[in-house]
Amino acid sequence: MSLAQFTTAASDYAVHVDRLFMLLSVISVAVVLLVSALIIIFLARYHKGSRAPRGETPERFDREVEICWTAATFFSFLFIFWWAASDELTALKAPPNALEIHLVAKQWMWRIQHPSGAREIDELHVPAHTNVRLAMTSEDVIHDLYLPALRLKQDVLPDRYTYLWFNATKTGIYHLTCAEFCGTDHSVMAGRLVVVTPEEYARWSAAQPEGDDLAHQGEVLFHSLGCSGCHTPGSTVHAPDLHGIYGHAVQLADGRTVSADEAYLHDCIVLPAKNRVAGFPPLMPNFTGSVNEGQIVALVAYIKSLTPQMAGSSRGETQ
Ligand code: HEC
Ligand SMILES: [Cu+2]
Repeated sequence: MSLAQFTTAASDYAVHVDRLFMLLSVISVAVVLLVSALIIIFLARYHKGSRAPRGETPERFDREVEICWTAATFFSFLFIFWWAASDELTALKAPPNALEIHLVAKQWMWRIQHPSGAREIDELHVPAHTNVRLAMTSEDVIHDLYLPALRLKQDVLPDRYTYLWFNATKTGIYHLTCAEFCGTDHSVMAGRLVVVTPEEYARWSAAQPEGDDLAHQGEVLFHSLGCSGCHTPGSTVHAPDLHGIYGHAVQLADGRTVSADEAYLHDCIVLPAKNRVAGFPPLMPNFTGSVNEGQIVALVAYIKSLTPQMAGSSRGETQ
């Protein structure tokens, strides 16, 4: 990995991280210089046999110096904490309406699914000057997505989603790599982050062969896996209507109320026993082994696309 990867800052967040890093480096260097200088000065001045004054230090002077340096370090640390924490906090929550790209890690590759349905492996195309949110999961062990040019690193874990968001400002090709030792070929689990202009991104994703968008791929799976057999209004099995469920509260049979986010929908498919919905027979089958993470991403995208309005119209049709 070339040094340029660590020096190019391809987003505003990266610039902020660099500033903080510079501040900490400057402070550390200043402290090292100060301490070394004092050691040398005192060595010269107070070595054995020198004629330096060796009486008691005045008590008042002692106390004042003590209070001053304690207060100064305390407030400097508070300031650094505030600065670092405010940068971290903005990095935590993606702005609404960010372009959501799914990433599935697997020994030893990165599989990427775009909302347009475009897919790629070990290569992540993103539009510049656009808020991009990565929703990530792993099919096997713990991986860690590292995007040095964006100063971002996030663990990618099996059985749960983790997220990252960024707004790349510089087009170019950057490193994308795994930063968690994940087995034999960990060292080659690397790829490229390709930041292009929004127009180029649109052109690129339209040119991908997998024409169907993610939600539509999910719809096809929803039928082929038999989900629709139960989850259609009017089916013989009493199963919840999935229209409008995304983002809403769900009452569970064990008394908990949970928010139907991506992680919840994911778990409904592969860990149904964890979330039995109140008021329904516990008939949701476990699809572990028959769907992979990429298919779950598509199914969840489809469920997310089912708006409550559509529920009204589809009920109208069946009546
Ligand atoms: C045999 C019928 C059946 C099939 C097939 C089925 N489900 Fe279900 N599903 C249910 C039932 C019944 C529930 C509610 C009770 C429970 O949680 O077990 C449910 C619950 C759910 C929930 C939670 C709904 C809520 O209101 O919180 C989701 C999401 C879901 N299913 C998605 C799917 C998907 C995706 C598939 C296909 C991969 C699928 N189901 C296949 C019967 C089914
Ligand atoms: Cu890995």
